[in-house]
Amino acid sequence: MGFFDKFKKVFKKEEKEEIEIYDKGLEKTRGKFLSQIINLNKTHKVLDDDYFENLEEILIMSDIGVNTVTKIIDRLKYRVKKENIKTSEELKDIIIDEMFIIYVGNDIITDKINYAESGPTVILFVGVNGAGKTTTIGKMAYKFKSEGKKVLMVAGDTFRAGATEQLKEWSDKIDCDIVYKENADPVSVMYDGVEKAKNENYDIVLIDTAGRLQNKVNLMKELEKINKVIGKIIESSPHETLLVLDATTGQNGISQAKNFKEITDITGIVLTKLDGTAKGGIVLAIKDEANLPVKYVGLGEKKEDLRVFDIEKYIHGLFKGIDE
Ligand SMILES: Nc1nc2c(ncn2[C@@H]2O[C@H](COP(=O)(O)OP(=O)(O)OP(=O)(O)O)[C@@H](O)[C@H]2O)c(=O)[nH]1
Ligand SMILES: [Mg+2]
Repeated sequence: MGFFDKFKKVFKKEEKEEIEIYDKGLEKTRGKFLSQIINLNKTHKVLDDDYFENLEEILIMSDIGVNTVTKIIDRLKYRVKKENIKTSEELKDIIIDEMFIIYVGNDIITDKINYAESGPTVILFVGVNGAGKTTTIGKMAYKFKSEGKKVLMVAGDTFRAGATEQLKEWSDKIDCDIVYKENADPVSVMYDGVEKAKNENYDIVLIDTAGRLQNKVNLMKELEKINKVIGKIIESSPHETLLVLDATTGQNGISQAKNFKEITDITGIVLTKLDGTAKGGIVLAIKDEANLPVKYVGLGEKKEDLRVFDIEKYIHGLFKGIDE
């Protein structure tokens, strides 16, 4: 059975639209990556050193990350030997298989949102300037509201001029409640927001923060303060601290993930602008090198363009057409 027959069996009918959004969002990554693999398989029927050197280069170019690629290549060589695989044609499915294995691994870190058992679920968004935090909050608020949840956005970025205004625009556009306070200390805005959410029984609280990484120590202290204040109002909150990463920055995203992990307790990644890059391989590297799960992906700028990350749909989007 070919790879895509397997997928057709796994995906349910109602997921068709979701799959199309992934396929479209990964067009750029796939375009480059897939044509190179198909080409390689045409020019290299036999699995010799030259084949593996070329494959390694293709994987690195799609930003999977050198360490992760080395691991994949070693695994492939091992399986070629063990399973007595002779041709590049036979290896196709194994490459896809190994990408799954790298992502899923043996660990149990979950890619699902950790909802509060009762009361509001608080989600804090962190990340460097322009990564897409504010936009992601807008999209996520829209998503939760469509599911019938009572959502509150908190404009915790009081540093950048226009940041509050930007979130207010989203709140108007998708008709979502917002807490903001011009020229205030970010922690005091967050305090007001979380307090309101608790008193008025909101389901979800989405907190925006300023993008800054100039000074690790300051950022660490600031986030400690935020966590302490929020945690006092709602026990064990924030329930999620999502690091927003711009996929177009490629390998730089990996170092951001590692840096932020040292600063605060990151629970997952939102990978934005996947639609605008050929570097979609970064998903695998983040998981393998920073051991953080991608929980959401941004596949465009519109309110509908945020998706819960799904490794099967992602790999499908990456390899669609390999059997043709
Ligand atoms: N194509 C595309 N653009 C995106 C996506 N997510 C965000 N953007 C764009 O990226 C730009 C920056 O997004 P913001 O949401 O302002 O980023 P931010 O992290 O809040 O930035 P600061 O507030 O400056 O720290 C905007 O022009 C967004 O429209 C995405 O998934 N795809
Ligand atoms: Mg912002």
